[in-house]
Amino acid sequence: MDRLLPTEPSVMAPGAVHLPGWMDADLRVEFVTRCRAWGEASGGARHPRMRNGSSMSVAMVGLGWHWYPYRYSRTRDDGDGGRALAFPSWLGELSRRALVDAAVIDARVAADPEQFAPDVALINWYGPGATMGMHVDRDEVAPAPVVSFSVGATGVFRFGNPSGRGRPWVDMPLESGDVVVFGGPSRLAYHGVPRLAADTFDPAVGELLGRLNVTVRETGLTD
Ligand SMILES: O=C(O)CCC(=O)C(=O)O
Repeated sequence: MDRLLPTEPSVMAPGAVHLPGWMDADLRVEFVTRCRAWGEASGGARHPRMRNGSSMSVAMVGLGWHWYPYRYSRTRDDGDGGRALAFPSWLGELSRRALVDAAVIDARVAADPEQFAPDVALINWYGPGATMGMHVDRDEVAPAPVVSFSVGATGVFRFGNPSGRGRPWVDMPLESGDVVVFGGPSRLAYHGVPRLAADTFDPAVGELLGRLNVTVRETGLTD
C-alpha cells in the first residue's frame, strides 16, 4: 500500500508511540478474517450502551474478557450471556513484539516489555460515520501499556493527556497496518477517534468498508 502519511515511528506523547505500517499485508488480512470469525462466534458485535442510555457507534467484541461500560466480565452480560471467547496466545505474542519495538523508540512505554502478559483484546468495528469519544482506558488494574492495531479505513486518533479531555492533543491519522502503543506516563491519557478519513480503504484486505481496531491489554483481573 502506498502511504500518504508518516512512514517513520514517532513519539506522540511521553510513553505513546506510533509505529506506521507495522503490520504487513498478510497480517492485515489475517486480522480481518479472524475478526469476522470472532464476531460470528460471539453472536455478533454489540454497540455497548453507555450510562446516559445512548449506544456507542462503534461495535465491539471481546476476547478473554467481555467489556461493557465500565467493567470487564467473563460473560457477555449485556448480550446473550455467553462466555467471552478465549484470548489467543498468538495475539499476546504479537502484541509483545509490537511493545518491544515501541520501547526502542521510547523506553517510557513500559518498564519491562518482555513481561507484558495481556489477557484481553477489544475488537472495535467502525462502520461509516462511527466515532469514539475522548476517554481513558481505566478498567484495567494492571499498569501495563495498551497495544492497538488498526486495519482498513484511516482513523484520526486523537491522543491527549491524563489531565482532562482538552488540549494539548495530537491528531494522528492511523492507516491500515499502523500500531500504537501507549503506557507509562501516557497510560491514562485521554484519547478517542473523532472521525474516519473520507474515502480511505486498504485494497490488500478486500471489501472492508470501515475500520477495524484491536486493542490488546493486560487487565490484572482474576476470576
Ligand atoms: O480505535 C482506536 O484507534 C482507539 C480505540 C480506543 O480508544 C479504545 O478501544 O479504547
